[in-house]
Amino acid sequence: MGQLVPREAVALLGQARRVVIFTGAGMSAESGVPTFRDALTGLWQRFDAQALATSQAFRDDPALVWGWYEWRRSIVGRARPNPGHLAVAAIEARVPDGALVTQNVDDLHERAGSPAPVHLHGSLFAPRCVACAHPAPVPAEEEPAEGRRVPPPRCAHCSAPVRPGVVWFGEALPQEALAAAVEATSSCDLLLTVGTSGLVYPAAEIPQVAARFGAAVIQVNPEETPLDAVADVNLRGPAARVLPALVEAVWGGTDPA
Ligand code: BV8
Ligand code: ZN
Repeated sequence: MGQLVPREAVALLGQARRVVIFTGAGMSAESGVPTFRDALTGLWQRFDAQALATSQAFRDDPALVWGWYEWRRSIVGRARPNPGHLAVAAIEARVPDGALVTQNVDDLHERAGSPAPVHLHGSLFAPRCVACAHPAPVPAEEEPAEGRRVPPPRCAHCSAPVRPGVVWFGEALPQEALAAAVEATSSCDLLLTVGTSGLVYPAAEIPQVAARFGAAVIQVNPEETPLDAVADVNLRGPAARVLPALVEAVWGGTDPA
């Protein structure tokens, strides 16, 4: 356990009064949800996600893009929160104050018991009309195969196509979510960044904002990332193993007080 969780990380989390937990796709990797850049399962490799995750791609071929998101949503529907998600919820229950800020569009943090994750990049479970932005119902479970085109539903109010409720490249992040994330990050004493490559902006700024305001930064990632330079402690390992070990070392178990 010791080599997994150095004393410094245990002390930082144990004495934290206000912690921001910042998560990326690596958080859900052990639940079987593909990340963006992992060679084997990476969404980038198969679909050039960066090209598909744009409003232009949706305009060009709404069925291809809607089908891609419905395929991703079906994977999330079959997935379960992993011990890392549960450990995040345990930290939130034990540290007096803080926030969970996620770049993920899945609902695994919610299903693990996190009360109010801040979704910087939206959610697979909040489709809306591309024209009048009216919220649309989440379609009943289909099982779209990978790469199958599925024509998007039509808005009940103006019959324009419904789009996924995620933030595409070139789109502004939801003002409210970004403001909440910056507010929490600029006043926390510890930022725990988990499973993100730290390459997509402005979300990737979050750990740097925390450090700039004097917070300690702990990173959990099996690989090196640009955030290594910002982190005070780098825990080199998978979230589903490292986070429960960290919670165990600080509080002796993951069930909240
Ligand atoms: C904007 C939702 C302006 C959609 C996503 C040049 C320089 C700087 C910026 C730019 C630039 N060119 C363009 C930009 C802007 C662009 C950007 O940053 N591009 C990058 C590629 C350079 N950003 C934008 O366009 C943003 N908007 O700038 O708008 C604007 C302003 C005002 C008005 C109008 C416009 C919007 C960006 C949001 C895009 N949407 N997601 C969808 O899901 O399809 S981004 C998506 O990729 C994720 O949400 C995440 O944010 C990002 C990266 O993914 P990660 O979560 O980090 O996952 P990744 O696969 O990359 O890494 C996984 C990590 O986990 C790895 O490190 C791996 O080692 C680790 N891991 C693996 N297994 C485990 C693990 N860790 C722990 N445990 C494990 N088991
Ligand atoms: Zn509409």
